[in-house]
Amino acid sequence: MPYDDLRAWIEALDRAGELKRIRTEVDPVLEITEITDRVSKMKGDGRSAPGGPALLFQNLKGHRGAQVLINQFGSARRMNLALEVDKLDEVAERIRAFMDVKSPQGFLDKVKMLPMLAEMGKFFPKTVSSGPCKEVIKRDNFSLLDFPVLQCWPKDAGRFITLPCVVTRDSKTGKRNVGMYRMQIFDERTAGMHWQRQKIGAEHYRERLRETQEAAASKVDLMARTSGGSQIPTGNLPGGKMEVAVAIGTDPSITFSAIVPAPPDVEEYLIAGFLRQKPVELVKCETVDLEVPASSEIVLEGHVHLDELRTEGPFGDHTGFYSLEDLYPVFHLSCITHRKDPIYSATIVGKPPMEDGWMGKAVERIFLPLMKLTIPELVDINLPVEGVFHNLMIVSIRKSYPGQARKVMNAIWSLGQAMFTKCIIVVDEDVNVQDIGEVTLKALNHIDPERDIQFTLGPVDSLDHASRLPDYGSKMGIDATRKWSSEGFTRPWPDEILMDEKTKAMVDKKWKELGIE
Ligand SMILES: Cc1cc2nc3c(=O)[nH]c(=O)nc-3n(C[C@H](O)[C@H](O)[C@H](O)COP(=O)(O)O)c2cc1C
Ligand SMILES: [Mn+2]
Repeated sequence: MPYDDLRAWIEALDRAGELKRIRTEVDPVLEITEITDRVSKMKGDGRSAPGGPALLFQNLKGHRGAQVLINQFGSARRMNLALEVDKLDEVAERIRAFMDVKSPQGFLDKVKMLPMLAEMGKFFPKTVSSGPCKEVIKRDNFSLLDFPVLQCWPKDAGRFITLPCVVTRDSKTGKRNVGMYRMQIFDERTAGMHWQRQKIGAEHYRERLRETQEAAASKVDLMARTSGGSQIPTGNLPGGKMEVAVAIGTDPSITFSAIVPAPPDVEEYLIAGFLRQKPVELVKCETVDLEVPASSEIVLEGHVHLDELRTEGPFGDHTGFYSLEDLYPVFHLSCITHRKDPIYSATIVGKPPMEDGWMGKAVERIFLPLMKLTIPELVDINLPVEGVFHNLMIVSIRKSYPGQARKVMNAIWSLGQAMFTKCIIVVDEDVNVQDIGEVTLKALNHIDPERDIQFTLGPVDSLDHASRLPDYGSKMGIDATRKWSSEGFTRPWPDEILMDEKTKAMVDKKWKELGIE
């Protein structure tokens, strides 16, 4: 049964022995990070898996009665629990089954498709008249400072909302988007809106800018000026606003859907519905024309002004380094609604492994079948957590024509958010990409670096601090597949050392007798 809300999820975590309630007083400033960081990095002792428990802090300095949930996704087991599967491959399998639909040949085939269509009907969100998130409605006398928002790291510019589901609407098509973009609290009623310029929230913002630019016939280059636009002047801009709603403390399928790098037109509420196999219930906001999950713990409603950018950051980021300050739009709060005694949910990012690493691994597993749609030769992929997702992707392929490894690199660099991948290593299908030792052995043995490395230029992650320019830089692909004569490699290729089966069986039989173990 899907979790109805964050509280049902917390109960499930508790039942599974995956939750620790903490009653000792802790400070949301730095202290929660230090505790959670240590828990994230727990190695497991053979009985327990790596990544310590989810934490529910119940005694917060300066916020009497408040509670903070953190590390809810912070282990392989919890990620499975969140998506209600034993293995993430089950989600991938469900996606594969949906994509496997062949056009029906006759009436009987059509009838057979009905259950699938009925199941699809369950995924679409449903708007309801009210919900728990409306228990308390504050149209005035509200403040962002009321919540126990964390300051994560010592050099952070302030307190940041780290697990917000940011809802926007494309003003042209009316389509909604939910993305997770951190928000720096500036004061009681304003916060930074850190949607990076390649993300959908930023595109919705640009769409509004295009409209107002047309209306005002302004000559300012607004397109360039979405976010992270440090060099762009902020004066002389037409006014106008864009509506934004932010849900904090949603059921895990919704929270997870907000980080999924889905195609722009696939709404996250639909993804959440697919994951939980039950529609997400939505309610209308009070002051903006947007819908939020009815069971959210906290909802922030407001606007981003089109003529305003403000310095955001620095922020201790998931790269293990601080992301530098830059200009981003500002969210102005117009209303807060929340449940009674809302549970504030948060995460911290920093040096891996951390909670987001497990979320990223889930994305990796779930997206493999989707990647195979455009890259059918793909066998497996691995994004090691230390590669912080955009720095390193190892892929194995079934190679059937010359130059295919380079074709695969280019395909990855043009595939949604995989475009940010700084280094791609392509190996043959006999290499287990999940085994870094095996990848190191085979990939490095198989390359002639000058011949096998491919450089290209293009968009890079906004968090890349080494690229020649913000958001723009080079990428590298390593073709570590076995080279063929049709690729100009004419030397003989050695066999891999493997013992024959007969000898292995013989030694198996004698093993005990040898007395070594
Ligand atoms: C904990 C966490 C924090 C994130 N913070 C940001 C952020 O501040 N800005 C951003 O652009 N992306 C951030 N992301 C990544 C986006 O959520 C992700 O790219 C998502 O797919 C964006 O959704 P969209 O494609 O609908 O824009 C974060 C991801 C996680 C897991
Ligand atoms: Mn999206």
